[in-house]
Amino acid sequence: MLRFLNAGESHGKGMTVIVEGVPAGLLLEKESLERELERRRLGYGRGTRMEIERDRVDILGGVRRGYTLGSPIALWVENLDYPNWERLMTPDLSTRALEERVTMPRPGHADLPGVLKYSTRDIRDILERASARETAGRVCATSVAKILMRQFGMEVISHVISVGEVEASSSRKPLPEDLKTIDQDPMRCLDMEASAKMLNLVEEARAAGDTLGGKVEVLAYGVPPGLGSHVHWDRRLDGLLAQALMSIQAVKGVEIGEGFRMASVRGSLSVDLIDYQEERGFYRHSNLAGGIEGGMSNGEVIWLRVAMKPIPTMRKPATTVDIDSKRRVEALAERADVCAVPALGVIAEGMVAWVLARCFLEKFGGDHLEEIRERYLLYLERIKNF
Ligand code: EPS
Repeated sequence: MLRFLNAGESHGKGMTVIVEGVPAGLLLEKESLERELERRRLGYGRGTRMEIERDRVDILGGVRRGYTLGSPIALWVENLDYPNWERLMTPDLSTRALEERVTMPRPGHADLPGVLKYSTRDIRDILERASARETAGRVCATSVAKILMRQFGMEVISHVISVGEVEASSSRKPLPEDLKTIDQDPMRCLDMEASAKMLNLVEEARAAGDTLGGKVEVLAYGVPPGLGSHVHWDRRLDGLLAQALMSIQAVKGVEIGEGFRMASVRGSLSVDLIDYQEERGFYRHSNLAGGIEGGMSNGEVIWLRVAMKPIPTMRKPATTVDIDSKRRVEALAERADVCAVPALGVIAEGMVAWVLARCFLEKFGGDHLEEIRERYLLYLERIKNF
């Protein structure tokens, strides 16, 4: 089974990632992982931390002379900011000065539930791992899935569709060839006019010491019918995707296809009518279901939307209660991003690719890439002659 683990604190030494279940024979170069990490760091609205980090990847295991061996892949990304935090973050035993503790929990973060659950009186014990720095590790792991899926003609892309109250026009869904244009835009938005407005909004929020959320749309092209399954709740593709996307820091909503709009229309207007043509096979008149029916991919483009709340760390902080004195105080105002919605798109692409790769390997899995390719081609042939 394809799985990954990652470890590391935001201001610790770095991120360790182990990816297991990747077949042998896949070309995996650190540069291709670094390209994805670079995409994650871009986007207007990030804080000054992004000027410090370079996110270089060391492949420590599982790859030999460019190709995967089928053994666990071990990856390492160093935090260049660590020397500035070493005294606070060292793993070595040291005394913790009382005044060095963080005691003002930020509402909206893991701070308060975390200290209660893990019995610590220093919020830093919680916030360091809750931080979205962890997504650097995730993007490493999920990039491996992207590279694998590309071998079978699948491509996952994303774009920003709203920031704060500014919405991009929804005139067309981007194609894989639009990704370059999207990535060149500072907001990763296809609608240039909306992008300029989003940029201004970020500036306004920054000046006011405030933050912004927004939405991204993720599209997966080239996905065959039959990934996921209707037979059991924890094998349904829509459920797996929603869980993976909801696990991204600050994400509060996931919509598959026209999920929310469909709740208010009649059944007759909510189905994607089935048709057939000799040369095309089965196809649909629309794709309201987002390419998933009965917990399985149906061969149409998979598309979904992900909503991120504004980052709760604000330069103009919210009020809170000190966990020691129980007095009302201002919450911790650590350095943070004003808006991370462009980065969310890159992380969400990765999570979608990861889930698809897992379901793909579950159906067609083998120990070597070519073994999987044989199985996949047989399946495609069978569907064509159905
Ligand atoms: C984050 C806060 C900021 C972000 C960070 C996530 O970091 P810092 O506290 O060091 O300024 O820049 O994101 C990353 C470091 C990253 O690589 O994405 C948070 O609290 O979630």
